[in-house]
Amino acid sequence: GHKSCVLWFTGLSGSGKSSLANALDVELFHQGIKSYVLDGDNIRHGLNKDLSFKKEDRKENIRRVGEVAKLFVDSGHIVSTAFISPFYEDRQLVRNMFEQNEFIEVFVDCPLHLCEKRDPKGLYKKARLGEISDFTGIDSPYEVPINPELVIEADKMTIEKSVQLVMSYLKDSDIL
Ligand code: GGZ
Repeated sequence: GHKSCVLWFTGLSGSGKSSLANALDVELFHQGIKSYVLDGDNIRHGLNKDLSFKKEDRKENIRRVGEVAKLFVDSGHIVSTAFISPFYEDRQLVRNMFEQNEFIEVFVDCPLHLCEKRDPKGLYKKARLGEISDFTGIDSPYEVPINPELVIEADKMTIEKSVQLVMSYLKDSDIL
């Protein structure tokens, strides 16, 4: 058996949070572990489609994601969340919803210039042109995690290697 927990991925847009969370999800599935991914695609387009990217709405986004993650943890899942979650205070709020060993903050660390170079959806370009506002890293802050359980240097390793690092962490902390 395994313990349930939340892997809280945080990082800039384009840092690779969702890709890593989804690759991890596949690995956990292969090992017969119940897992689920919450990300912008299934939350911001549904439950949270009333929310913008202003500071107060991001706070509410993160709070609701925390509550949903809690339901998955209660049902025995390993849940991975992939949201920028740029504010320290908001991440602390969700951390405090869980037991100490249930909340694993994973900082997906990728330099802004590389995220901006990747720009998979062309959003950085739009933000630079002023076509969208409150864009994280451009005209809205990203507060770097102070004491995350894990740091993934996304620009220095493959997704496979990153998945292995998270899996090792889960084994070392007796979750798997
Ligand atoms: C940041 C934005 C914005 C603004 C749209 N700022 O790369 P993506 O497209 O798929 O990921 C980004 C996603 C961020 O939503 P989150 O729910 O993760 O943000 S937060 O945790 O801060 O609430 C990006 C897209 O939404 N997007 N406008 N202004 N990202």
